[in-house]
Amino acid sequence: MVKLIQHIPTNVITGFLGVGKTTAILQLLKQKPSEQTWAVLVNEFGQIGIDGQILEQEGVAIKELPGGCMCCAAGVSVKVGINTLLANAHPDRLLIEPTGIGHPEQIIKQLSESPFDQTLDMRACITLVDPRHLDNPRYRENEYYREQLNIADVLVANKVDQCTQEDMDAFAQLVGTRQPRASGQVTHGELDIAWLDLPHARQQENRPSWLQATPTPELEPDIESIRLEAGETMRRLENHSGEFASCGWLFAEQLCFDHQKIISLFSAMTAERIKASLRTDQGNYLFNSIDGDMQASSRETPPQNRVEIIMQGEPDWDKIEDALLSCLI
Ligand SMILES: Nc1nc2c(ncn2[C@@H]2O[C@H](COP(=O)(O)OP(=O)(O)OP(=O)(O)O)[C@@H](O)[C@H]2O)c(=O)[nH]1
Ligand SMILES: [Mg+2]
Repeated sequence: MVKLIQHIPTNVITGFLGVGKTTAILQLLKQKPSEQTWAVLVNEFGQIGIDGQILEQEGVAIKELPGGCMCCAAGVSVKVGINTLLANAHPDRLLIEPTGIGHPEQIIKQLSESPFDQTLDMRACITLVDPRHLDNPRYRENEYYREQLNIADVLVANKVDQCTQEDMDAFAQLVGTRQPRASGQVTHGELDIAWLDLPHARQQENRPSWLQATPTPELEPDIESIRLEAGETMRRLENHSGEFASCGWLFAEQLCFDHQKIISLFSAMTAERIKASLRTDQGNYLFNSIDGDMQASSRETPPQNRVEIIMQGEPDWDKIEDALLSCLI
């Protein structure tokens, strides 16, 4: 019998690099009704995905789409990625985290059109903002950032623990101007699960008639997550788009890094974003840095020894690689 996949409630959770999208998805997963299966599609700018590892847990199907904005990447990999995820997991809900430097408007448009209009039911797009950035021209004038604000059905201030009263006043003003369906002020991505079922603006105005059932998309080959070949100790993959460049390194599992040296290296680096999941002499750690704000959190699950760095301009990746290698024990 053909199993039908149709009208899967789908939300895009967007926001700029490091604003807290993955943290928010983790919080939503904690609130997931236990009888439901959810799927998460994580799209990263870098070639070496890290968020997928962070989100991995029981009852949740994860698919990573690394290597740049999913609307600009080859459409076929997006189609294959989503179809495979749906066909394998039969989820009750799909959450999508696009890269913070991508085009969410275009992504939502693609997902609202054929062939996805038959399988996905686009619900509210939730945009996270860090109120500390609202007055910063570097953000205000950024095309990705502006698009994220434009498509918000729900506008949420995250990291309010780091904000001043002026930052929060600026957020209140933004909400007043934009008039989203809902808004909130949270820390650590503590989103209200009820926001997920608010409608997406575009669809409410022009709701398609997709009442007929459609067959499950054919199961196409899975997108392999990047792995080292036997005997390989390191692989480096770069990506470049517009003003942003990224470089990711995958190191062999048995390699171990000096925790203190890694902290010093990442803290001294001027990068848009640094993410690393590493085995260190002090245990398995996730390192997270945005605008020089470094956080290191220990993890039980074995890391895959990955580093992903996003910078502006044309960084000297060889030099950074030497510095990373000098942190090996
Ligand atoms: N102080 C503080 N830190 C937070 C909060 N929310 C998230 N973070 C931290 O911010 C960092 C980035 O969070 P992520 O959830 O990875 O952000 P993201 O938007 O998914 O990042 P990208 O996928 O790289 O764009 C992590 O170190 C989080 O622990 C918050 O409310 N307050
Ligand atoms: Mg993320």
